[in-house]
Amino acid sequence: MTSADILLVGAYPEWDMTELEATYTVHRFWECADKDRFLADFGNTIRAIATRGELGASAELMRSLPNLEIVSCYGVGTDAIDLAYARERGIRVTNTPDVLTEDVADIALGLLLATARHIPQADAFVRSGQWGKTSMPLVTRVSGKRLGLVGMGRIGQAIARRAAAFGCDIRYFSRNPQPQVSHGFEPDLVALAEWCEFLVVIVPGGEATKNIIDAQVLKALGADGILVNVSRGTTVDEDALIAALQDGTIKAAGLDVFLNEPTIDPRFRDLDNVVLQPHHGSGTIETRKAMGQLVRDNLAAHFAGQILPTPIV
Ligand code: 8YV
Repeated sequence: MTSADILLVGAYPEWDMTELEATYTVHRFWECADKDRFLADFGNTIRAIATRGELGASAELMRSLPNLEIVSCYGVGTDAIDLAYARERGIRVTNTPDVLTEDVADIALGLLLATARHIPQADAFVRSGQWGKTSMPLVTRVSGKRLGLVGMGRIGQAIARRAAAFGCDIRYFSRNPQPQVSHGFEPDLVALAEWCEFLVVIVPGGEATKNIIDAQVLKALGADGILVNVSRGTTVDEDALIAALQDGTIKAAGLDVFLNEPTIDPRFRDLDNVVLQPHHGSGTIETRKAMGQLVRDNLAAHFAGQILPTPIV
């Protein structure tokens, strides 16, 4: 038991906050009316940050916490955490890998099915009483198609397992070929987009992957192509994507992630060839409970001087 002071950057489910508050002195940063004042007055008491994947921890925030020892991230993606700065200061960083893999893979396939098979439109068709009056337009088959994966890490492999069960032919693009993966490696992203009908993006966010899905890739994906993004909004050039969806350069997109979440580009709402999700790939009760537990396990290990379960830095 420790009463270490923790800065909770954004809300967690109530059950996680209750657990954290039973063990630590938790400061709910998002509720602070004057964050600068809070940091000036209490910054030196904070020994840990608990954050979320999309909120991260900037160098500026960490700089205002002179006694910060650890950043525990609720999420696998650490692109919003300034890892270089953390390394320089000797601040430990942990994330929540593995526990969310299957759920994010599920939503990738769910978005693909929803987009190709027009599930939201079909739902609206039934609800609005059109069934029986007009015909539901025919849609696009998913099974047996060519699927390109951009990224073949843990989640990419879980998506590939599902797509294989749909009889899809799978190839992938990533920084390096994955020797344990039997699907074809394609080092040229434009060539992959040209080859496939469905392009699913699941690479880490950050500078190295910024806008890798650009106008050229979308053009190569083509008028029959569907893009699914369950990675980060930063991986896709959103202006190029919106233009491609508006003018039919690609057929459709299923998107769980965006730039400027939750205030997404309003043009997405006017498109009827997109299925939109509120960055909810890991958002099941089961996975979110496991993520919260892992955040706490990492903090507990740190404060007990033990080996961290899932360190990044
Ligand atoms: C979560 C995520 O949506 O794992 C990640 O990197 O972005 C997601 O799992 C997020 O961290 C929860 O707010």
